Amino acid sequence: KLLLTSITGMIVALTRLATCLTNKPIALKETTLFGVALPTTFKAEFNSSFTGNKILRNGLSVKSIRAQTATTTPAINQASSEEKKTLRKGNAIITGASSGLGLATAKALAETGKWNVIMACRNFLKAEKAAKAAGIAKENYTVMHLDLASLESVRQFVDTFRRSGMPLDVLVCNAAVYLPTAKEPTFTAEGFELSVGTNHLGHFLLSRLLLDDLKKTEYPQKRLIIVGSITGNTNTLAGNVPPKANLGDLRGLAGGLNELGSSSMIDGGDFDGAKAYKDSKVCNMLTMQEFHRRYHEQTGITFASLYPGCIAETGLFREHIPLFRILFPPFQKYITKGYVSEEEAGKRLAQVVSDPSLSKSGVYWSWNKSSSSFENQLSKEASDEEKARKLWEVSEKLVGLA
Ligand code: NDP
Ligand code: PMR
Repeated sequence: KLLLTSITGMIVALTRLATCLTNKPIALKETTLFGVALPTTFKAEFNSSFTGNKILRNGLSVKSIRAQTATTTPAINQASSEEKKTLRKGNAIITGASSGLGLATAKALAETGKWNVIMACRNFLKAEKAAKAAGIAKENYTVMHLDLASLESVRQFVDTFRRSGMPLDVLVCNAAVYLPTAKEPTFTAEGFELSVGTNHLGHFLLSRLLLDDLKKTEYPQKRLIIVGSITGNTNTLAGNVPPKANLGDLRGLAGGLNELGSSSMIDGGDFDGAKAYKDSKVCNMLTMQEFHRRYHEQTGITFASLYPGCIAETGLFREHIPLFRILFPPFQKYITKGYVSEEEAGKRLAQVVSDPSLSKSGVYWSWNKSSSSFENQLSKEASDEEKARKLWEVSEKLVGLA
């Protein structure tokens, strides 16, 4: 008993000494900004106590951090419980983070030191190399395999993510394929036309499954973001360049988007790769709003979509003819003036992930010429509530949720 009392006494004394040596007054803004910043004293503790264990570093349970704050820092003891919840990095999954917008966003978030980015990519090695080349620090990202063109892979990804023990705070559905020169459709593992299968159905299943994880997080900002585009919105000049997006009555989608029972196009028409991509973006924007209507009030999750600007040099155009790839960037830079660099677009999406001023749900964000964000209007079809509901129900059946 005596031995135990002395050991406890020593621990208490050492803790007090450590507090005296390291404790500086903590500015309120340090603890509340985005709800994630670690004050210097905690960074020191956090690093010395938990380095060498990646899962712990990335997915450190809030309980253990609370225990530390409670014993060592009087300033934090006075903080509200809302502030206590903020003492860890946010975890954000970004699909397709191996290039373009996804990679730039991962970099922008990682550089703040407040985020651990889970790069959900179909090519593990490419993602690792891309993260390294972009200079993203090891402790700020984790690569996990995800092939959105396979629903089995989506389910496996969700399992792997859950087994990592990390809480989920933000999901960014960013990955996409664009096949404008394809003469014939190609298909996902389950036999859906590849662009809609990947860009919409893969993400639909992923976000439906991960909704439970988002619901559970105690993090102050929980968000589900689906990247949309101007070209799916027929209320703009860009959206009126043929072929125009049009989901019709969804008969092709209801038929399974294969060429067995029906058409490979959502509206039941003939295959057109450029239209399939634009249709998939309409699905992305409709899905975001349906999520908002069904779940925002009860869960507090922010659902958002965005058009980050025309990032004319990304891998998205890899299947386009070489002349297009040469002319498209100057056309967007000097004629439409819609051009934006990968870096700038990454900052914009990172804002939608973490900026407290962009926490409104159900919004389709865009940026003006001086790079200020604003709530943009969606086209009639991309904001059609009845179509969104029908899309949700048909998609549920296709991905095996209903
Ligand atoms: P990129 O081609 O550079 O990025 C797309 C990413 O998606 C890549 O990392 C790619 O992986 C990944 N991907 C493709 N298929 C799958 C799959 N089956 N499973 C998992 N990941 C996959 O293009 P962008 O960065 O331009 O596109 C990102 C998002 O931005 C898209 O949603 C796009 O619609 C949107 N957008 C782009 C605009 C632009 O001007 N570029 C404008 C408006 C919106 P891999 O590296 O292995 O190929
Ligand atoms: Mg577009 C006001 C101008 C504007 C903007 C912001 C875009 C964005 N585009 C604009 C105008 C035009 N484009 C005009 C006037 C033309 C006819 C010359 C034109 C053509 C064009 C083509 C052929 N644009 C394209 C293509 C593509 O293949 C790209 C596409 O549709 O990908 C789906 C594309 C795009 N234009 C854009 C943006 C952002 C894209 C590509 C990416 C996307 O929507 O994800």
